[in-house]
Amino acid sequence: MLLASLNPAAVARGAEIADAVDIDGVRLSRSDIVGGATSVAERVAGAERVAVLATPSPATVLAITGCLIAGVTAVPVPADVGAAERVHILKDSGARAWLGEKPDDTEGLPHIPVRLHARSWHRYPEPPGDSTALILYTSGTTGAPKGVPIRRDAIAADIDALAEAWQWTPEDKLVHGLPLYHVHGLVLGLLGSLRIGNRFVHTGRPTPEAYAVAAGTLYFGVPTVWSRIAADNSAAGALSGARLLVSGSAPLPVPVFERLSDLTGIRPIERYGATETLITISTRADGERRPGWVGLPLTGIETRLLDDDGSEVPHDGETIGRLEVRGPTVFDGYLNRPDATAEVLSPDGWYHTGDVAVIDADGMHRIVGRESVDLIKTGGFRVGAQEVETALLGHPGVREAAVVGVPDDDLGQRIVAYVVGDARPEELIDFVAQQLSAHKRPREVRIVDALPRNAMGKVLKKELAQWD
Ligand code: MLC
Ligand code: AMP
Repeated sequence: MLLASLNPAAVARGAEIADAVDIDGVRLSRSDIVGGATSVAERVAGAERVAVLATPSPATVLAITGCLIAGVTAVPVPADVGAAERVHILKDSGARAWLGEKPDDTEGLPHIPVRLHARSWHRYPEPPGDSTALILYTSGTTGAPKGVPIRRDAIAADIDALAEAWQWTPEDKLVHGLPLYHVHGLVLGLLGSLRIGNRFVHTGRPTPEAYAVAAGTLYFGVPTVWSRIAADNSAAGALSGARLLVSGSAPLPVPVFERLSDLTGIRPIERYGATETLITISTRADGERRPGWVGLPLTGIETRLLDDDGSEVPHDGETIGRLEVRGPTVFDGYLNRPDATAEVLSPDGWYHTGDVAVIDADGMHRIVGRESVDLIKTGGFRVGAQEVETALLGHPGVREAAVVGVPDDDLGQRIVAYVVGDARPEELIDFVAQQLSAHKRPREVRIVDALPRNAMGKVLKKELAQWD
């Protein structure tokens, strides 16, 4: 059973905990979740796909859990989604209804609210392992975000492999405040907890103060979260009783690793993954935690490093290659996008990550960077430069636009847009936030007379990223 801790027979026999999930100030016991989510399942059973506006709330927990019980694919939509992105996700995914929180605009689809106090004890058979649990939307270097169908058996394999690497057990209390529409917060944080059976606290936002008072044993964060905690002595000190502090979704800077270790007495665990593959590489609770390195492949995962000719490069800790991964957690292809799938997935199952890395003689992996400047990681969110450029070009005051990620102490990379036109920067930032998700908005817009281009007319992004 995917959500093993919610086995109705075991819960009825007394495998109950009063605070299985604590979210938005509401505590849900295991039987609240089984009864409430099964009631949701009864209302959506038979639907193929439903969209869930994934705010961090009890409604979202019951909506997604209900879909998983009924075998209905859930399409989590970013809580801060804008108009163009919402239309794209609904159209591309073929979602037939909204379940849970109501969006500003339902785009003509029916809305099914979640009734927090409704209960059902109907028993559903476990859906097949190869069926699609979730479709998560993620950005690429070009075009609109792509749907990544995530299989139930991939989720189960990933959580089990992480449980082994991190010695994650029902005795843990997991804390995070990350979004519930990406792998990190949703698949690992929420579904991981419901599979393993540990207590789960969602802090709403991932602030140092909220992490400090949550008294967890296991904390998840993106590097921006850890860097803010490392700058807050008292919050960091409050985490010193935890068992593991886990960082992922973007590179954890070595100074943040070291400062966090000094303040908490705990060397963080770093792990690496992607929406398409779930988490594939991690340092281990019982192994070496080396700053700047993301660890060893999880059980069942193979990795390889290729040079430009497709030959494997030596594992000497120095030779850089393109990282590919293979295993039971890797997806089968993008929704409706065989062309994009063929670019990243080989017929024998290797996923081309787009990251460049080195591997040392012990099998430790270090991510060195990305192949494309057009894929930006900001605060742990993956944002395609072209997606933001297209949004900007939809504004009447913009004639040309080029978007780059520039290094940022807080966000890792900060989105900066160079625009030729006559709009005000603030107006353009708000315009993007309203069209896409707010986290995709440029933090800065610089109005320029012309963009640097090569003889072919292509914008020189590497040069732009260095303009200051
Ligand atoms: C500010 N806001 C605006 C705005 N300016 N909204 C609209 N228009 C504007 N012009 C609002 C925001 O919506 C938000 O509202 C608030 O101001 C603060 O927003 P922010 O400035 O964007 O937040 P910030 O503090 O910068 O966020 C940092 C962060 C966030 C770390 C909290 O980046 C984050 O949650 N990152 C997690 C990303 C993640 O989970 N990635 C995992 C991908 S899976 P409000 O109301 O929201 O406060 C993956 C696989 C793997 O990568 O390996 O894990
Ligand atoms: P996403 O699809 O949002 O999951 O983004 C996946 C990408 O995040 C990967 O291809 C990497 O570029 C990046 N990433 C995730 N974890 C790490 C990490 N620990 N170190 C460096 N990059 C990471």
